[in-house]
Amino acid sequence: GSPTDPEALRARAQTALLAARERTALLTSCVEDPELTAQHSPLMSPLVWDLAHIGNQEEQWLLRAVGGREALRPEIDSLYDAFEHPRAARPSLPLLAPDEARRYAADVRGRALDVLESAPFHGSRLTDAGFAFGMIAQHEQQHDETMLITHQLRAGAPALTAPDPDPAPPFTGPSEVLVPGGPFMMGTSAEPWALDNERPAHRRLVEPFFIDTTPVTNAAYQRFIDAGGYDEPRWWHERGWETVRRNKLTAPLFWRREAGQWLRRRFGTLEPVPDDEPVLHVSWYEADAYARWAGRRLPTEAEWEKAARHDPGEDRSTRYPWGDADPTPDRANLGQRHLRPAPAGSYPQGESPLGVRQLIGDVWEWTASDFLPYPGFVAFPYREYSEVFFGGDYKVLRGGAFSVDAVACRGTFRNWDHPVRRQIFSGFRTARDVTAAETAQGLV
Ligand code: AVJ
Ligand code: FE
Repeated sequence: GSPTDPEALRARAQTALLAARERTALLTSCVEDPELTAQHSPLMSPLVWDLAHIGNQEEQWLLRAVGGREALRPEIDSLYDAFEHPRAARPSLPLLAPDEARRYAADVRGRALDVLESAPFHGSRLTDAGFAFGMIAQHEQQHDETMLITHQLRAGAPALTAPDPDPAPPFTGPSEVLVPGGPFMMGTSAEPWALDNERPAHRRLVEPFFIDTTPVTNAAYQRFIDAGGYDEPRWWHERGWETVRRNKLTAPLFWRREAGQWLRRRFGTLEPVPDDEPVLHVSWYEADAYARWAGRRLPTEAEWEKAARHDPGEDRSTRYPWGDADPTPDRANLGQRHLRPAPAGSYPQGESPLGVRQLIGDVWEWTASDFLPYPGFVAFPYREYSEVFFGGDYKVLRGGAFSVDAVACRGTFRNWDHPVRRQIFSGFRTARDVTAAETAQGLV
């Protein structure tokens, strides 16, 4: 059936919930229980908080809101309310112990699958089962990504393994691509599981611009470091320069220099920084400084989405760069299948009609844009998902990373974080305006 056919959507929801739980189980069983209750970084919750929070959100939305069921454990709601307790304070809360949290999440899941079987499953209204089950599968996968960040920050022996992406021949295509100017449809009103901030679809005018064909690589970023990028205030946003000075930053997070070589710690293993991989664990300030040093800039969110979704041949916006079909392993590096980005230039099958690569998967890409609502935005199903963040100190990231599942990644998907953050799986690509000379020569 079509992606909005009720029975097809019901089946998709079940598959997505099961896949999310498999990942959650792995991330919370590959270390001993004491590591689940420990705080590995003040930026993160203890893993056992994420586990019970996943169950609690599922209980609130699928059992109570959709299923009309009584609360199973109303007394724990406030413990797992992300707005009541900052992450740094969560380890000292009277949280469910690992075994209790597992039982609670499993109990909720059993009941949610009963609701899934019997609920009327029409996808039209955003508070209906047709949306809520997709939202909860995405929510769990988002926390699986959060837990992967905690694993990356954790000290000690490796707990997770995954095969590496296939090696790729050095990318020899053009370094940048011209995206013609003109209007395109940004956002979506059709995608059944698109979250509130991705809606509604609306026309957006974008001037012609050039965008990097691939994300910026470690080798390119090292040239910025070698050129003294971290010593030169002129490349940095004022608050970015402040954090460079205060924290004595000299490189992306998890990098260290030993015997003249850059090494990085990745999920408990120290390894040489690979030249051809997209740079990872940079803040918005670092991405912005690199772009300025390179004589370029970050793309706006609208530019990024036009590069990722606009099909100039058909003059319409597609779901993904390659068209409307769901992601597959030959198109994008998603879903923690690998625990690192693939080399820049990988996934030719995933390229956009204009030839831009790796827009989906590998690394989240910082954009120049603040997180703001689209015209016609309506908050659902709760204001705290997006609305309370609009206008705050947040920059938008696009495209997803190896760390996030396809269910929580689309051409329209919007992520956001504070511009100083770099524990997230963040990289970037750069863009530039068309020059007057190029316009005069009729190149665009
Ligand atoms: C969209 C990744 C910014 O983790 O804060 C999880 C996702 N919202 N639970 C976050 C989310 C509620 C959100 N981000
Ligand atoms: Fe959450």
